[in-house]
Amino acid sequence: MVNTTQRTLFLMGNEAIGYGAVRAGAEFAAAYPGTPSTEILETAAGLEGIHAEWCVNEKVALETAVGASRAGLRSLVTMKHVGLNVAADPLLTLTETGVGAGLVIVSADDPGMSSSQNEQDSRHYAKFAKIPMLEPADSQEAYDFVAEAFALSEEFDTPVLLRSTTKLSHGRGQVLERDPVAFEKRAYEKDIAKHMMVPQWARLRTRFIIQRLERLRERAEESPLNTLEPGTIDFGIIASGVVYQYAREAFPEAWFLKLGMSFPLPYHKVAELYEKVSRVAVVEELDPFVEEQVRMLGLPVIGKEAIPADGELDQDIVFAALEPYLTSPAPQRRSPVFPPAPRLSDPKPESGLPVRPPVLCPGCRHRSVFTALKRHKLAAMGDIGCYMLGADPPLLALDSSLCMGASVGMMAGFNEALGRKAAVAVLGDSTFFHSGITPLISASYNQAEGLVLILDNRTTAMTGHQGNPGSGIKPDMTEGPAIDLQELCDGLRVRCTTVDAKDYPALEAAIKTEVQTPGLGVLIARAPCALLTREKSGEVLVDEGRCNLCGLCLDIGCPAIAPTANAVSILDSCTGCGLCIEVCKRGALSLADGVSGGAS
Ligand SMILES: Cc1ncc(C[n+]2csc(CCOP(=O)(O)OP(=O)(O)O)c2C)c(N)n1
Repeated sequence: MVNTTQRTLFLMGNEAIGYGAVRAGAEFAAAYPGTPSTEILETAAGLEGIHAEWCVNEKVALETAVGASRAGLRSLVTMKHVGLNVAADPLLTLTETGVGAGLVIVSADDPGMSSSQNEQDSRHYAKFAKIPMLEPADSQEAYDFVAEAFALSEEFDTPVLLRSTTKLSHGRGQVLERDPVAFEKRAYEKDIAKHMMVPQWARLRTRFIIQRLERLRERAEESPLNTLEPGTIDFGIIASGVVYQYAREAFPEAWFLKLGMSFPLPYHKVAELYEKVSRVAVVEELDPFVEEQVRMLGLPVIGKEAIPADGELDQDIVFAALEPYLTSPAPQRRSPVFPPAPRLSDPKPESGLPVRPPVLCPGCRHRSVFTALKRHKLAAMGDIGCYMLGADPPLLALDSSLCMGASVGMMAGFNEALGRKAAVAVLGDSTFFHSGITPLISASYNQAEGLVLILDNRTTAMTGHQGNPGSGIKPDMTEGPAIDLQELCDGLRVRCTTVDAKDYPALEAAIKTEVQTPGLGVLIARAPCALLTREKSGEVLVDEGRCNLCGLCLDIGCPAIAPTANAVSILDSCTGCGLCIEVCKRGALSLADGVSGGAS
């Protein structure tokens, strides 16, 4: 039955992607502008039902969308091709964690460099990240493929790349509006093994993505996006994206393998084309991406020796390039050699040694942050540094880590999706300088809700205590000018408080206040790394009569406390930081000089 409410629109490819995203149920879109991608977000911003925001760069846009996707919204991220380089760090780990609700990344390539500093082929990122690549060939496909991309993203738990090129992005074509897509909404679920990419979990997820790629290849074989179109001459062309149109117009009688899903390549569909014709050409803009894979199958192919490897193509260029081959002698027919599925490494044999997982050091003053965070039912978007250990038992106080600086954007996207301060960001001082400041600026600009906790231990501890702009310390250990984090945040006009992380009650109170205050806030929890100061504040004593082994002090995850038959015992590695004394409700712990816990 014809739906009379459906309109026929005349849209630029970029507009079609924006409309297609809304039709696909996307409710969140983030981008950094760049020709030829810019109009996608501008279009989305003018449509109902989707929140659209400019972020300060493509990395932040992707991370913010990851937060929104985890919180349950189908999310779109758009950028120009060079932006994908900026977003590569989160992308290459996002492929491991997978998504929440569907997440689609549009990269608009610029062959011929109408307005770009280089000509790069985004398809390599699909291969690099082992994720699917869709390439629409006109505005209608641009509109339709967005929904396909979201469906693939959710079915295979993967980000999906959708590649446009200048002609598609800026060319106009008819788009028949289609009914909105029905899909099942997903609620956020904390899953540390899936979302915290520390080595023990990341190793498992690497196996997942290798297996996922094999399943995606099977899907590419069956996908209606990849079609074998019969011709009437002994000449076949493999093409994807807008160049398919040029090749079709230049050689209307040829056989075509049209690739709407160009990665992973459907090897068997390629072989099927070779059964129909004796000469095959790959027409592709920029790199011999498909051509190399066809050659890997052992099949003769006409590729970049004929089709220019730089610049934009058109029907005249394609015709002139391939016309001589129509009558050239057909190469000897060969059978394809399909690559075997990759093998996965064998699990390491048990060594028989006790397992000693890494833990936050005894006396690490930032353990207090996790202890305090656990009291509030908040999702904690973590980052990369020692504090990742806050995700391990018994703390289990972090939800995720993606790449350096990702915590703040993820928090902003998560909170935007849920419409409240449901998540906080936790990152270190060095990571803040590396790439935490940009998402903070983005969050402030976009009026995000959230609390950013900077665990300022005055060093880059995880990599061996290097200096950073906060300490001013240079590699030769001389001191240069230091940037004060509080002043920096004040300069950004973001609400910011510095607390002494050693002062547990003050820290807890500051977190509580911030969580209850609307808007964006930063809390700098300052305390130098325990391994740098090596200070021992005193000896912690245990009153065995009061200790009932309730486990509250063990829950802070300090390796200097161990349970014994009757009471906890304090080991030599204790620095006397006193956090265990703070959390003990029975006053069973005290410092030798007389400080005791919360029994009073
Ligand atoms: C892009 C990138 N560069 C470098 C690293 C290596 N690296 C891991 S954590 C870290 C810095 C951690 O410093 P900070 O955030 O201050 O936390 P700390 O370890 O001091 O607690 C670095 C440089 C990385 N993981 N990613």
